[in-house]
Amino acid sequence: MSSVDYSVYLVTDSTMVPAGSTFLTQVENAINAGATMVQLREKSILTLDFIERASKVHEYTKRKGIPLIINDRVDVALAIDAEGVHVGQDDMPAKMVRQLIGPNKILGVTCSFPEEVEAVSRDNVADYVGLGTIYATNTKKVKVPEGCGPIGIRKMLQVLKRHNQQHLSPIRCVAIGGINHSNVSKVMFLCAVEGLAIDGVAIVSCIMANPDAGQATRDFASEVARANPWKALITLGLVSTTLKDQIDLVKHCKPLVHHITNNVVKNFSANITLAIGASPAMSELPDEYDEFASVPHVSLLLNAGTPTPEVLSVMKHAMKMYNNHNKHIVFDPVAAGASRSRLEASRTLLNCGQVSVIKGNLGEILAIRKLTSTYKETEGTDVLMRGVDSIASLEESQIIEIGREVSLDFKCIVVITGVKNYIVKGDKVEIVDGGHELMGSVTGTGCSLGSVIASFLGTVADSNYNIFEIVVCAVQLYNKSGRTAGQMSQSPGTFMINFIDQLYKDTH
Ligand code: 3NM
Repeated sequence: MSSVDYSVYLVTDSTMVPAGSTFLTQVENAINAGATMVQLREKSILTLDFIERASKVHEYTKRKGIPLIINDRVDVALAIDAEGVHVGQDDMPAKMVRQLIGPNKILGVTCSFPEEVEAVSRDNVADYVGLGTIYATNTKKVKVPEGCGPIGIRKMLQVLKRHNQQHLSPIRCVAIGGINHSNVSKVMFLCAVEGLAIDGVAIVSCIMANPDAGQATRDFASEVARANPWKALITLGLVSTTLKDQIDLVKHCKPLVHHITNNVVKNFSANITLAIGASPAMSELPDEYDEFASVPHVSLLLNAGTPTPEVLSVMKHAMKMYNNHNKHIVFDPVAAGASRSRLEASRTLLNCGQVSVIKGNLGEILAIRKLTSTYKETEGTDVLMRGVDSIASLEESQIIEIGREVSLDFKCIVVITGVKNYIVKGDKVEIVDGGHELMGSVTGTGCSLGSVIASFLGTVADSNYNIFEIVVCAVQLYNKSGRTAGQMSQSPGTFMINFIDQLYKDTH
């Protein structure tokens, strides 16, 4: 069964066929336009009608040489000699289905949690798993209405990866739930761990409810096949950079740095951004984000410092816009470990889009690490997070490994700030000396490093540049100016002024 193409997996629903079309027309058009497999899913239909419908759809799929899978009804699958059966967690157990359908048919199982993937892996009778719900959907009543996002899918992929490493025939996988033309490229890109990615996506409404199911399928298939532009954006380009280059570029491009940041640091962050020659905007007006994101030199800084439900939804919208325009996003998960709700806010944001940089202190990055697919509850990170002293006792190699894990899962650069700053992308690490102790006495001196990183990234107009080096330069500038300002200052107030002045002097 390894030759089965799971990439565009149409799951049918006869309740959403648009006026002017019929169920069979929708399905036939989708099959002819490039659906790579079909699951017939009928929840309230007479058996005879189900069999008639299945036989008809089977004619279409056989003509195209793609498999037809029957949802839940083993009897219908056997009656029409369909290529396979798909069952959910509340349906007939997979082992029983396998006994009934024999070894050669395709068997799929829906899984919503890693434990369910564990069970499928132990049973070892399924050919593929449907992983979901990834995003909210109106098509089915599901266990986790808001969806588990790519973060949840990656946790399940880790379980599957262990199975696939130990068995000759891998269990394949698709993501399902709320997937459509606008998010599928992101889903394909983000639902991957080292060594395993989803094989495709299962979709219902974006094809079945579309007045032109054929065109919708063609467009969808090309989105699935399209390389995600984010990959190019975060790939480290060959053009090397220096701090002097970056300072000149900021002066030349005057990038717009769109901050959605916390109430405490807005003024300070805007002043830091201005001091280095970039242009701050502190907008929480979603309607203008599409326009902002289309400016050639622009970046987005998301700072979760004083989160409210309203601001989170504004941030989600901003992420979509800046992702659509392939512009860099810097994410600062302020106090992500302070409460469960804060961590959930970070989960929501990181599930919704792609960020270029996650910047935080060690406590914050340790919290974000809980969202990675490789994190295990038993590792004792909670103990590490309890106090600054215990965090301080982490070895440098452990800090770097934590950065590496977060960076790999979120496909981004991780900046861990502190007495030393660690900039990590996969196996790449750079260590930059910290600033001055007076920085700890002025609010915003952590947050506005994000402004400087975002200012530098705002200059990047193409993917030739090595954005890792650009981020390193930003961290170097910030801390160097901080040290100089600190040496000239006796107290926090004067330090604050001296720091802004020093950043100005070091960049003009
Ligand atoms: N199963 P749409 S979600 C059939 O999570 C199905 O198990 C799901 O529909 C699961 O593509 C779902 O219209 C419906 O969002 C997906």
